Amino acid sequence: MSKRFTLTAALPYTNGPLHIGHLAGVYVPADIYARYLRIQGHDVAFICGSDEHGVPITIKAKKEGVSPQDIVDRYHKIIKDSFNEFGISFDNYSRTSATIHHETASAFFKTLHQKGAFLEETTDQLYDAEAQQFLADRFVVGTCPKCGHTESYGDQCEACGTSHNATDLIQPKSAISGHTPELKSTKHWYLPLDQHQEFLKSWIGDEHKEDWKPNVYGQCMSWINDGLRPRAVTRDLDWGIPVPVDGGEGKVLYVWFDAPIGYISSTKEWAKAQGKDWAPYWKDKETTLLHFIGKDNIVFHCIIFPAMLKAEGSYILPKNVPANEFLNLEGQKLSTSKNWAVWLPDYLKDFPNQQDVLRYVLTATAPETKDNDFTWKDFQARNNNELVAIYGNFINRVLVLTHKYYGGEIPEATTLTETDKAALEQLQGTPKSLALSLDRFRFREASQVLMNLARAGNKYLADEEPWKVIKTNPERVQNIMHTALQIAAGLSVLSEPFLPFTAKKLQQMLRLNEALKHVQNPSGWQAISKGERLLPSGHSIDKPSLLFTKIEDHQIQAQLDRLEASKTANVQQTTVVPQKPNIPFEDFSKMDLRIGTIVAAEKMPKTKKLLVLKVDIGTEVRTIVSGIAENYAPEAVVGQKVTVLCNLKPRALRGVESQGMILMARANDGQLVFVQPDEAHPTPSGMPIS
Ligand code: B3M
Ligand code: ZN
Repeated sequence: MSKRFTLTAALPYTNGPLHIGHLAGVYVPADIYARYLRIQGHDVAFICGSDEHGVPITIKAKKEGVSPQDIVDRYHKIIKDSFNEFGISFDNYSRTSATIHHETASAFFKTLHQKGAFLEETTDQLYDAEAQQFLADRFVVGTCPKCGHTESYGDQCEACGTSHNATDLIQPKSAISGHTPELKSTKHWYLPLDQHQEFLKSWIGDEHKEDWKPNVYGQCMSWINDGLRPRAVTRDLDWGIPVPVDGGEGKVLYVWFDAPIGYISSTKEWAKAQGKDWAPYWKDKETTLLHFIGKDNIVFHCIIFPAMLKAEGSYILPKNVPANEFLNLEGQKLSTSKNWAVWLPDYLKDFPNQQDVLRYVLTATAPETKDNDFTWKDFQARNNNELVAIYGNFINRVLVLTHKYYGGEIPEATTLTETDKAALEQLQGTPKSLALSLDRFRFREASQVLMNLARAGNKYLADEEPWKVIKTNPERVQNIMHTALQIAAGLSVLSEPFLPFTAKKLQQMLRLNEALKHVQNPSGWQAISKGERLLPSGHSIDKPSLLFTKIEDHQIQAQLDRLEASKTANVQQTTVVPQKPNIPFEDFSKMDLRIGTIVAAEKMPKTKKLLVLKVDIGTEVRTIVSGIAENYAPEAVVGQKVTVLCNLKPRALRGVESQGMILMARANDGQLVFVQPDEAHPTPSGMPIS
């Protein structure tokens, strides 16, 4: 029976492109689920959009000297394109700067306000006097009161996941100026979560103990048992949705108040375009509402948003919130600021048309029950050993042989052996096995059920050896090929949620649409589970082309090299040492710094690092021993202009007296480089630096 589903996927912040962690944690599983439901004929609204408010966006805009609108316009497009390119099949992708969202969120706030669902309180909040700004959320960093992490944000600690108020932080510091904030009084609207505590406790604790994932259930219960407190849902900021009630001037809705309402506005936008009514998708008790998110969003989707929906009164609550853990990359936490990530636009440049490979690998290694690691070697192995060697190889052999023996026509099955029947039974049982995994949000397991069908097909062919049997028993080969072709067609249908591009290509090669006109059941998926054959005898298929290609070592090495370069750049960044204490000018003027020219260089025997340089400092040629041999060959430095500290007390290095020091800096790529005068303005040796 067809049922109605509203699926939401976390609205990504529009302050950067998407990376593999986003895909693995939220969007690929959500998309698999949406496609899986649609294939079975359910009524699905798969909803998402850009989250365009919030402090990180304003911080980024400030840093770049542009407006927040510029930032969100830029990334909304980039993110939306990535979703399209990776086949994430949203029914609607909206944005929270859209008018329909501003209207919906404002109306929602007003309704709660009228119902008396908020507390209004004037309290002391953190204020940066220099920036003349109240500090909340990511504008303030301090020690987490719960776990002691020293870089917790004002609204949430990334180390322990706790969500708190900015004033809870120990030793808070402004992220704008670095100063310790002062307290200043201001009025805000609070959602009294404490008043919803009992309801949440029974709704989650009793109703969802069994069906929610243990990680989600456990986190929720621990917050509830710790005791919930009122949370401010407004902010003193100028970027966001204006607070639509008296006294709200100059204030906006907290981003986490408006963003989940974005799911509703995006549904409205979609329904309007389709000429449908949006309300049943959010208000009909028969609708199943599911939120796909990452684990850092659990509190907002399981506690705060449900409390808002409940307080409003006319909405349904989520049936499940299948949150994932985090994906790491080569053993380290993904990090935007450290550029430790695989960005989707970069991936597509390096692996064009290989979206399904990434989708498959991220599903097969999804961080479902614990954090998991993505490695490029594993990516290569799963592509080469599974997609190419099993799935691709099976399909290619079946299709090539069908053309070779039967000119591309499906042969008739005359007498099927027990082996043939067993192979067809495995195919028939696969939709049920997939459903068993997918209905419990076990996408990893489901991806292996699918691969096992390809594996079985590949083994069947290898065992039956039609290429040998053809010489002695052509009738037997007809039966083998007929069976193998049904498995190939089954794969083309059952792969669709996981590998949509491959499935489509394979379905076209098999001319499946044509073939499905002959099946009795409403869809290929159902026909398979009823044991119907998808490809009738006599049906013609197209010429095959390869579904997957091998990924070479050098491609993987290039990715590892790029990550290594980020690492080096990060080491440099993090070794930026704090400024030393001030010195009087006299101390500086004690140093005799001059421009010099290297006139000769040779390696110090038996050392790796040292070069013995002859440096012309205008008045004389000095011998200087410098630790740059790993960065420069002797012949490369001769003729270079350098900065020399001439009056450093001479000292002997490996028996050679060094009469000064050359100034060096470390570049982003880790190279030591000379501090040199501007080439455009030649400077003579001996010129003092002051
Ligand atoms: N933008 C947080 C995130 O990207 C947030 C999700 C909103 S869902 C309503 O992690
Ligand atoms: Zn913490």
